Amino acid sequence: MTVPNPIDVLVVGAGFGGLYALHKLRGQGLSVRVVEAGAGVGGTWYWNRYPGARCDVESLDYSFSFSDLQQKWDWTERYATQPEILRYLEYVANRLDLKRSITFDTRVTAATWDVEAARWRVVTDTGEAIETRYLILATGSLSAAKAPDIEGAGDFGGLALNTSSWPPEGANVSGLRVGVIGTGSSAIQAIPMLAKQAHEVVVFQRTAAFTIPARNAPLDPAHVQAFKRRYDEHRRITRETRPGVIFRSTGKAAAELDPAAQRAALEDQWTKGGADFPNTFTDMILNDTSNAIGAEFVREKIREIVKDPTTAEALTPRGFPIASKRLCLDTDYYQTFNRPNVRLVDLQKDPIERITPSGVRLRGAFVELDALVFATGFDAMTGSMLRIDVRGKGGVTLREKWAAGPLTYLGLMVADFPNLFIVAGPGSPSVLTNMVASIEQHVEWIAKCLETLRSRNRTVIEADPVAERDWVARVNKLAASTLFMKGNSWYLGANVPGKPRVFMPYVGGLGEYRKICESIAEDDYKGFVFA
Ligand code: NA7
Repeated sequence: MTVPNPIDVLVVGAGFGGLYALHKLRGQGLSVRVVEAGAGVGGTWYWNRYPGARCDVESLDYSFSFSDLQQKWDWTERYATQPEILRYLEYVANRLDLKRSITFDTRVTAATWDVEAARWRVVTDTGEAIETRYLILATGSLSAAKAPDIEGAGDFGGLALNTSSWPPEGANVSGLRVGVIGTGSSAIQAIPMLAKQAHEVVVFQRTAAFTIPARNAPLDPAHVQAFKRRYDEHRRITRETRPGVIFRSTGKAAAELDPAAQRAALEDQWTKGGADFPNTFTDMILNDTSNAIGAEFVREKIREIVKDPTTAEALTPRGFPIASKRLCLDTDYYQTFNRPNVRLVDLQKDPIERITPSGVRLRGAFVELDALVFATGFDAMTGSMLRIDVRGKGGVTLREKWAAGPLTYLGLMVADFPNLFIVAGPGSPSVLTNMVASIEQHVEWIAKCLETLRSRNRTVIEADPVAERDWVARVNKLAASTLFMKGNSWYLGANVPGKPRVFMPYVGGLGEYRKICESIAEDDYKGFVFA
């Protein structure tokens, strides 16, 4: 393959965002290249191969809506497993002939804006220099693993594993004593699977999480065929919704329902399973009382399921609103603690002092282990971008610019960083929505923007600092009106020591956000400067 250098567009990352950007922009006649750190496509879904890894958005929604892909591909489960999503993205890449434009096993390490040439000068860890007119960071929201901030984390002498970089060939934990640090979504999915294989699983929990049964099940092929007949209509509706999916809700605030009706609605959500639980009442993430009703319902379920009262109590989340930290979906998580080979260590009572070559030393005990799984999360939303040395106008680095929290206009561009686009980054609805729906909206907006530049004979676009300031203020103001501010979540950067506490996603929802982006484009790209 001959690749021109300079190129029109360099995309960083070959997950959902990067693949669609490549397809869409190549279709517009631009020379596009993708650089990807993994050895294959998939992004988040390439790396997160831990047992039990599964999407928490239903497969029929968590998939591309463009082209005829949705008619050709057959999902087999309500919530797709990581291997199935990876097979799907492989299929997409092959069908759209994308791989010829992707350089794998290569990490972008630096990108510097050259004002004279009006181009980005990009450097990779293989020593390659690429000049590109436009740079698109499709680096993912949950792709930069957080370094485990525990003393001796690197000292463990047994089988050390991280959920976010699980060995592709798998890890055999049969007969092993396995420790798991963390009880976020990754751990909650992995623990029931590990418990079936391991001799013993010891779960080290710092904060109990709220989790709802996924009620995953095989998809009935007849249902899928019927769904496909009205797929376009379904997509049209979901694009206008807040979360980018059609959700179950009573459509009422909790106070509009009597206690029996509230209970029946929550019971219905629990029985049907899935991520709609916080939508049961329209005000569950806005009103403390409404939220407390939902939270107490889950606490009761934990007490019902978990047989040992001390373990049940330790597993009961308290001190933050339900869904203020990302709600988890599980398959038999609480039930797993009834197994004789699983036990919970409550780090609130007995904190970790350090990790040693043979296990975990707590303040009051030592836990000997053969394998240790770190499920300690990500430097979410900004980490993957800040690991690249991005330098804009006047040499200002993105790290400096975002020292007090990420600043973007619409989550799409950053003032002083011309021709740099972000896919589903901070300031956009992204992680609060069906990511694929958000990604499609972003890529399509960027594609139209580049088309407009070309039609106007312009080559440079930049966010205006005032528009950026106003957008950030709007994002913050909206978030401040919700209960999201009350949880120490990765949405707020609260999980990474030293990270500024700023609520990063736009809470207004995908439908509203789409309208805003479209009206700005129609209003002659108000808040953007063309050069
Ligand atoms: P999360 O949700 O950030 O969970 C990380 C977990 O690791 C969480 O329980 C943390 O406890 C725990 N943790 C982190 N650092 C430590 C230390 N030092 N000691 C003990 N425990 C620790 O990451 P996931 O990978 O599970 O999920 C990320 C997203 O992926 C998820 O939200 C879905 O969107 C998919 P803490 O709560 O900080 O006390």
